[in-house]
Amino acid sequence: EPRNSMVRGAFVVVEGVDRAGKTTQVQRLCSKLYALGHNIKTIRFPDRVSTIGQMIGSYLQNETNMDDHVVHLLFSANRWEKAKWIEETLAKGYTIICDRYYYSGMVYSAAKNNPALSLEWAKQPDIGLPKPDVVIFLDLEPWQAEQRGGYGEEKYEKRELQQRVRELYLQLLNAPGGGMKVINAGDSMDAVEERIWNEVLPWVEMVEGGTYGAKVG
Ligand code: ADP
Ligand code: FDM
Repeated sequence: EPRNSMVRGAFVVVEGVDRAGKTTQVQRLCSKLYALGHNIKTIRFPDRVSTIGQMIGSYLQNETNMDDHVVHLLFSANRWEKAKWIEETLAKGYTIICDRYYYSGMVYSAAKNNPALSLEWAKQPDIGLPKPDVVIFLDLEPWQAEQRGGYGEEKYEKRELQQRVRELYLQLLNAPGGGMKVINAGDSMDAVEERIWNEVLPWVEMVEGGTYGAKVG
């Protein structure tokens, strides 16, 4: 059980292209917050464990094919099936660090160049999900990401698509209410860790001190 009787925990999302360092930095952020006595849970999307998550996993591994709309809605459903857990966990006073959220949902679907899948369309099924208090966008150019390892076998691990994904993330940043903090993920791990810390810690302290959760609008 949480040590402090705080109002609720903070909901922190880390976004970015493949290999931007999300896994590394979520881990580091958690350890530091934990060491300071915060109650922390991590979560990642897609969560490949649930039935829906397994369908997403087999799609990403090219074992099954699906209409672009269908897989988009499954990614969203995969968040909705965790929405109650997120709200309850925050309410218990845990701060949640989440690796990818609906921003990934929007940009990867819109990056497919299917004219029926605009950013605007892609956002709709996620409206009403718990809203993050702070979103970190780890920005890395595709050529830098490629230096961290070649593309694997998964569906979206292709240069052109990764390029469009990054451009769409940058569009979201400029959109009203975008609200992501951009961090250059091409710097050293320690430098990125420090910048994330400086952005996130004030939010965690503020939210745990008593501000409240809106919905994705
Ligand atoms: P993601 O979860 O965004 O795909 P990872 O944290 O798994 O990214 O990192 C991808 C690879 O890049 C790993 O091999 C990791 O060690 C390395 N890496 C992560 N951050 C950096 C960094 N700032 N500089 C150089 N390499 C990094
Ligand atoms: N992805 C992830 C989406 O296309 N939509 C989503 O809603 C989410 C959460 O799934 F290519 C994509 C992003 C990535 C792939 O992600 C799997 P991980 O982080 O490699 O597991």
